[in-house]
Amino acid sequence: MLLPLIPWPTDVAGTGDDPVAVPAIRVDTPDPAVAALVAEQVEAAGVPVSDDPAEGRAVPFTLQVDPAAGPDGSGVEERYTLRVGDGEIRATAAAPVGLLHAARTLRQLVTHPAAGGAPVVAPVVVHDAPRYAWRGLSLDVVRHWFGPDDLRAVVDLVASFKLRVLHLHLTDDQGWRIEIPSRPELERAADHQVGGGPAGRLTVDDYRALQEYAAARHVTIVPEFDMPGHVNAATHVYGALTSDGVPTDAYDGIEVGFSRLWFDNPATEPFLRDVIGDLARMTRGPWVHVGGDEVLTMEVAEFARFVELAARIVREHGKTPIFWQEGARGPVEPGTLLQYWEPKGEDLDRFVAAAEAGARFVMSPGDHAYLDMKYTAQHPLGLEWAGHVELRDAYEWEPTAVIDGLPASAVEGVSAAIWTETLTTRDELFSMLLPRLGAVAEVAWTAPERKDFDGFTARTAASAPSWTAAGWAFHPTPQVAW
Ligand code: TNX
Repeated sequence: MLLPLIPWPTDVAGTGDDPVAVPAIRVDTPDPAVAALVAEQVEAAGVPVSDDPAEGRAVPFTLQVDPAAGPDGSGVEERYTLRVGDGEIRATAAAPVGLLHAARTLRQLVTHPAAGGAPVVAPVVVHDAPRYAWRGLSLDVVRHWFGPDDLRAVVDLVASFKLRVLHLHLTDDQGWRIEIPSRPELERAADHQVGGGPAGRLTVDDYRALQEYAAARHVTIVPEFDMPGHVNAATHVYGALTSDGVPTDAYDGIEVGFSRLWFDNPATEPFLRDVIGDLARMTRGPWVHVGGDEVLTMEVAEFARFVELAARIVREHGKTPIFWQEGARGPVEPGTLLQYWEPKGEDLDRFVAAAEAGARFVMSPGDHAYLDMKYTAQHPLGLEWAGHVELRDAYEWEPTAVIDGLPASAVEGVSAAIWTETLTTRDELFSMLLPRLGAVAEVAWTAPERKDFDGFTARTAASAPSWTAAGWAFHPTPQVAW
């Protein structure tokens, strides 16, 4: 019996019972917010939800928080147990997030018999907990704009793989994608993108609503204001930020590394304070990403001052800073997060030193986790600077082996990343994410000794109908027997 579970759980066993037919499911749990989200998963599986306890044909799905539930592991608060059998379904978890995970697992276990009739659920007991707490997707909404509807669909997708973080790259050379109340002029940089507008941005209200939607699903939004490079949208609006006081032209190409701020320019620190301050105040989650990547035209001493200042402002607002890996060139305080991205691009010793100073690493190696890389040379979408990332490449890598000499304990987790230079529609975006996001999710969740690429591809094939049912486009890579 193939169980199409992605990511593969810590422990799963058949019970020997008959499959449970589920013409309808009745969700039974005391917390109405959890009940609504569980019902959403049940319906997404194509099973009607019944509220009527008297309705005999509805199978009960009973969910309970039990602090003693499930196996211990690094992701203790996320652990859950799901039992299907004997005409009923039960979940226990240490916290509500685990109940949601159980419902997502249940969704993946529902199959619709080809002959018709009621959907069925395989009789199993699942004990499960993640390897890493930081399991994410980093998404560029600048190079091409993806608005609130698309972003909610992305939240649904990442949540379906039990990911916890959606990092939004909100500013870059081409555009500024979020309203900053103290800097209303930035609206002028909302309408540009690669290849020209029209584009858009999140208003304060859009951002609040998106965070609420994500938080209900136990997904944290991590916003990024990229500096001191990738700032042409800002220097286009504010000439005072440039070296000669002249605003830069709008940019709709895909080169990187040409724009920059100037630390000693008197307009610079007030700008950082305003935008980081507003972003931090508007953000529910504990992290603010302050970029730092690809500043190709700045001495390291000046760059380090930016890192120090940006981190200090983030901390003054009670948040934890995260930088791209280049942040290791600046002073690093304990708890600072660094997002590794460029394979072999940096002095690896610097990362080991940063870890010794207390930095922790989110692993997004371009040759495995960059889902904007083409699957193959022939793939019509995507870039190639980090090579081609076929499904196997996204699956077969070990986060603790990415940086030689880095202690395994310095790995905070794993994030896939997708940049949108070549991606213009939701279907294009999803066809790059699927099926590879499932592979990266399994790297982040599943213990290495339980991973198995052949099993993963079989589960991927079996998952495809549910993606189609959700309206999620995917790329039918020949590495999977669809
Ligand atoms: C590198 S990864 C970048 C982005 C590009 C991406 C394209 C990183 C921190 N910077 O500016 O969009 O490559 O793959």
